[in-house]
Amino acid sequence: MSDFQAWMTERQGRVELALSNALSAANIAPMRLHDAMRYAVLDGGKRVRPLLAFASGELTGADISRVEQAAIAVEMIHAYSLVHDDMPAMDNDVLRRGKPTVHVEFDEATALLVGDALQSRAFEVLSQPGLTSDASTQVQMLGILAAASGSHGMAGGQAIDLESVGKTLELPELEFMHILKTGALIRASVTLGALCGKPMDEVAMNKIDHYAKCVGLAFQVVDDVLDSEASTATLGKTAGKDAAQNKPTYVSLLGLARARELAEELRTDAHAALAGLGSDSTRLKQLADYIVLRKY
Ligand code: GRG
Repeated sequence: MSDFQAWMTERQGRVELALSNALSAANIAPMRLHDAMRYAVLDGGKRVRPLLAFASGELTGADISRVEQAAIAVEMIHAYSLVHDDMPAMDNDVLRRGKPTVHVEFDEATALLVGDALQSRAFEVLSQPGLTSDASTQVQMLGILAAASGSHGMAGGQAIDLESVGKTLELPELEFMHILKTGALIRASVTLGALCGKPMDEVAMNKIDHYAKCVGLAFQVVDDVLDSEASTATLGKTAGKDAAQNKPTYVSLLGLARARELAEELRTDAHAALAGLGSDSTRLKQLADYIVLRKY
């Protein structure tokens, strides 16, 4: 196992445990809701956003137990978005992370509440005392996660996505949608991880923010490529949905070969953004590689 693989496995294990501890046990009332929340969050997913938070926390010498809390807050928001996205009113999917989606395994009302409650729990976790050395940074972090999740972030991107089915989007419009839908939360993950440590100067902060923008977009381009060429079994979610739903994607707009090239260009840009940050940025660099070269 490579050093990076070992790092990733260790951090993913931490995230799993921290999420399990942060979520109410399934035998605590209301039991069906708590059971469904655990089902939605635990034992699945690559944990890319938490990994990004851990990696940027290394740049500011952040205490790992603090980053862990910021990381699980972001992961709870991400998990809620997947639960709602899979519901019949949105993407209407039956498979997620290799398991039946929450509304299929439980029911639609429960799935709605799972998303609502995960969102609230995320902010509760992020607001716990002692997460950062000074309260104003913590308030800043709460604002960052709120903005990334809202109508100018993930939820806004989802709204544009829903409006765009069956339409022809130009590349800039597609990019705008993804910057909001997936990019905002990925960017927030990187910023929140860094804010758990020592203050960073503005130049360095801008560098990691530029890195995060490149990685966020690369993540989506690769997601489109995988949707068009990987199998449902490999992805753990229904493959080929974009084409089936006539959704504009990087593959439909650019073709497979150019989409692959674009992901590579964004990986190079992400690496370049880290120039001058020293060896503490190694994990961020490796994560850019992982995100672009992943197979699921
Ligand atoms: C419902 C408000 C609301 C938002 C939903 C993120 C999102 C917005 C929907 C997800 C739909 C989707 C498949 C988007 C493409 C990129 C993406 C976020 C894929 C899933 O993220 P991964 O690959 O999933 O990080 P895992 O399971 O590994 O965590």
